[in-house]
Amino acid sequence: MKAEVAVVPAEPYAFELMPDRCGLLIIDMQRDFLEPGGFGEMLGNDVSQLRRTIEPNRRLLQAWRAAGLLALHTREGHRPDLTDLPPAKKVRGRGTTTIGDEGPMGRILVRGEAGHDIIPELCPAAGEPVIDKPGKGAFHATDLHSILQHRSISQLIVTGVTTEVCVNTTVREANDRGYDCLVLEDCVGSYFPEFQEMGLKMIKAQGGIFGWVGSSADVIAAIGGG
Ligand code: C5J
Repeated sequence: MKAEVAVVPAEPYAFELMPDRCGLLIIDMQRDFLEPGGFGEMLGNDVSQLRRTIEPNRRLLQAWRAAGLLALHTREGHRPDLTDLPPAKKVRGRGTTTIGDEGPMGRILVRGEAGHDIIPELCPAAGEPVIDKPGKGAFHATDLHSILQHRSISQLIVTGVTTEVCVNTTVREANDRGYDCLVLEDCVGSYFPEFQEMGLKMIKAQGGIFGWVGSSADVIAAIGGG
């Protein structure tokens, strides 16, 4: 049976959304990255640049759930014994406080710690897969691809943080695995405005070399929400 298609305005051209074949993938909306007093802010970052994405994500997730569609969430983090933490990742940046150390919201990027949790505004609902990922990309060392394949998902709407790091890495991984990705400008964020701009430009450049860029309002309208 042919899947139903809804045309969503996007760049570099309209995205043909097939809601039953599409997963909403929300990347790393974790307390340590987004909340005042978290690890991100401790490093000197302006968390307001990420917090502006919370409300659009919340509205989108609400509409997505109301339409009965599949939402998935990711969290970047490591086992408490850090056996899945590459030594190179641990020392990168030469920080005095790094992954696994005690931070303002528990041990930094360690599963089970408060800072590793998804922010309450976007708390996963029962039945929504949560992908715990040790890398920047959501496909690396996870079962995300299997979960999507089992549900015949071939498209992803990608939101979350940060645009140039985990969002971009995941979109590139997804693209190489054959998924069509639509990234929503108002639902992705970077601590650095110039990386936000370039991170999105890189996705839609060259005829959509990694995917499409659109907005949450257009997706909500396409699925009959709003
Ligand atoms: C993410 C990071 N989620 N910036 N992590 O982008 O280290």
